[in-house]
Amino acid sequence: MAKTIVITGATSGFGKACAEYFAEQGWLLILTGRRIERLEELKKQLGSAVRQVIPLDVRDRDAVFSQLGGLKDVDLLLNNAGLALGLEPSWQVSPDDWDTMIDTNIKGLTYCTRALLPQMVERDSGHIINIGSVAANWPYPGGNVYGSTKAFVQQFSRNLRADLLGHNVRVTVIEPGMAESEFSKVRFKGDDQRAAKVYAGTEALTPRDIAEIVYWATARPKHVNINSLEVMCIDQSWGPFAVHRDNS
Ligand code: NDP
Ligand code: 8X3
Repeated sequence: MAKTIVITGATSGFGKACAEYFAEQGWLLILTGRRIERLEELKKQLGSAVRQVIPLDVRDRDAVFSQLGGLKDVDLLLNNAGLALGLEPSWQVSPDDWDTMIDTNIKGLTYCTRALLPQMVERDSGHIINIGSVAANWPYPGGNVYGSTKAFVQQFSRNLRADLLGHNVRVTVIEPGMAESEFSKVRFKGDDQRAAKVYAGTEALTPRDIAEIVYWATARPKHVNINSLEVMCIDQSWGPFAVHRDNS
């Protein structure tokens, strides 16, 4: 029997690439996101692989529980919906942007997990894959709340595993570095030129790269749990410690 994946944020980037890749592998898809027209386009594109499209804002707790809570036979929840807003230092950033990142990347992810986990525990089978970020592990200027939300995702993933010991439900966090999607366009609020500069002259990760990794993690034998996997493109690495030298 074909397996079913629920993807949050299927309308773009990693989520869309996962929809396409999992369809190629014979999975059934339940696709969610706020942009209904894009969900409908995907439904047309992927045909019978699409079990359902569900217009959904993951920040809306009641909607998440009513729309996802009743789903049955979900083998994999891909908690992918998320965003970064801005790169300003923490004393200049908009508190509204912080709220949006916390509400989406943290609270939305917990709602989706809580809504779908009971049917996995009941069936004693399932997998939750959370999309974290290298920003969870490595601080950078302007990463303030975004990186912290992804640190939450990492620790939440580990704590889920602790809760789930004794159940055949796997939990994985995948932590990508720079990948070209709509991520930077969203971060810079529609400034395409600034977004393009992030990837200029590099061969960044692609959404397809991430889709292949997500699939690989879930295609391991069911006794193998990939706890976490950090991935960067070859053109990205770490910098030296920053030292301020004009402090006299
Ligand atoms: P995109 O901007 O291309 O895609 C983001 C997706 O999230 C969209 O489908 C969007 O759908 C959805 N989304 C955003 N807010 C909400 C919401 N409130 N409710 C439901 N869906 C929402 O970016 P990526 O594909 O790159 O990002 C996917 C994930 O990967 C994010 O969690 C991001 O933090 C993470 N990530 C990205 C990296 C990168 O460099 N690109 C690196 C590391 C991690 P819609 O607007 O239709 O609701
Ligand atoms: C996205 C990667 O480096 O912009 O999570 O934070 S980064």
